[in-house]
This record gives sequence, C-alpha cells and structure tokens, in this order.
Amino acid sequence: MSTTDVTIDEKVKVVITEPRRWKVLLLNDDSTPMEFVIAILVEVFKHTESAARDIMLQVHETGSGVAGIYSFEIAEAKAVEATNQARTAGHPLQIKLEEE
Ligand code: TYC
Repeated sequence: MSTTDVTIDEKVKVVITEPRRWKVLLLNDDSTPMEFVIAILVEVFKHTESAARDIMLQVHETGSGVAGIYSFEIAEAKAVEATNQARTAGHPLQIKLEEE
C-alpha cells in the first residue's frame, strides 16, 4: 500500500460588512398627547423619562425625531408595537423607518 500527501493551497476571501441600521422616526401630529408619546418612548424604546421628554419635544417642535436606531427586524417590531399601542388608545401617531 502507498500513500500520497496532497497540499491544498487555497485562499479564502472573507468580506465583512457592517449590518444595515434603521432609524425609527416619530412624526408630529396635532392630537397625540405629549404624555402618551413620552410613555411610548419609555416603554417601547427604553428611554429615561428625561430623554423621552427631550425627544418628544424635538418631534413637537421640528416635525420629527429619532426614537432609536436598530437592525431592521428590531426597528420594525418596535414601530409595530408603538403604532398598535397608539391605535388602541385612539391616537394617530405616525412612525417611519429610514435607513441610517
Ligand atoms: N404635537 C403633539 C401635541 O401637541 C405632541 C406630539 C409629539 C405628537 C410627538 C406626536 O410624535 C409626536 N399634543
């Protein structure tokens, strides 16, 4: 019986790209109560009360603001959760996803 040694000279190219990130934007409207928006920012987006108030005021004063930045799946889940809570409470709060 004979044996043969084989050497494999192979290079593997690994390309790593950063995962895409998505901004969850809150849009201003005339009737969603300020305290409701703050509660959503605390409960769904895990902000402190003080940060939530600042984001809510930014939306109220400029028309939009970033609630958080996440992978697409997490951004979508949080947007759906916040929208469901708003509709259940009868508020027109609008939420958009935008790639970072
Ligand atoms: N503009 C609303 C009001 O005066 C408050 C508000 C803030 C609504 C942020 C939506 O995403 C929003 N009651």
